[in-house]
Amino acid sequence: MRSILLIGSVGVGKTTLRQRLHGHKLRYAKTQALETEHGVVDTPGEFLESRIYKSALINASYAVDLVVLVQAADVRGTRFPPGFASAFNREVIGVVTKCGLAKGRRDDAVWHLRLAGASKVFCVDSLTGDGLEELIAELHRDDGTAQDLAATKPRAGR
Ligand SMILES: Nc1nc2c(ncn2[C@@H]2O[C@H](COP(=O)(O)OP(=O)(O)OP(=O)(O)O)[C@@H](O)[C@H]2O)c(=O)[nH]1
Ligand SMILES: [Mg+2]
Repeated sequence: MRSILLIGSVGVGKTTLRQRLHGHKLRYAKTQALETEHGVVDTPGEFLESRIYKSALINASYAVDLVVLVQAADVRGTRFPPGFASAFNREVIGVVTKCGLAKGRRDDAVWHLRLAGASKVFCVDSLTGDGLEELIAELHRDDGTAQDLAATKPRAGR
């Protein structure tokens, strides 16, 4: 799986998604600091909500392959400003969580993530497991980065 950095407001479901991706039992645990486990970097929602932590998010992104912006379907508005993704030197995708709770508002969440700059958006519900298959397939997708780097490597003797 490609390594990921999860970013989103308090309570949107980043830790629950991480537990799902790892096949762990789901249990509530407030994220207090950056937590890295098996290629997933989980962040406290406060890191998005307070400007002073923005550089911590950018620094953390250098350690991963992919940045994942997480927005809950049952929340009005967003903490992601338009173009937020451009702060990262990494591919940025979006995940809408809690889709089972608020199917009607899912489109707003997708719109917010697109506006923030997510190249793709996946809708999931971590409690029921809906939509997880597509997201996991994306995380396992070979983006060809390794091959591209090899292709640009100067040949010996040049
Ligand atoms: N129905 C539903 N509930 C969810 C989903 N994801 C998370 N929750 C619930 O939302 C609450 C908050 O989830 P967390 O995973 O702790 O949220 P977080 O984004 O990690 O929050 P912070 O660590 O505070 O930033 C928990 O009670 C979860 O059970 C989901 O996809 N569907
Ligand atoms: Mg958390």
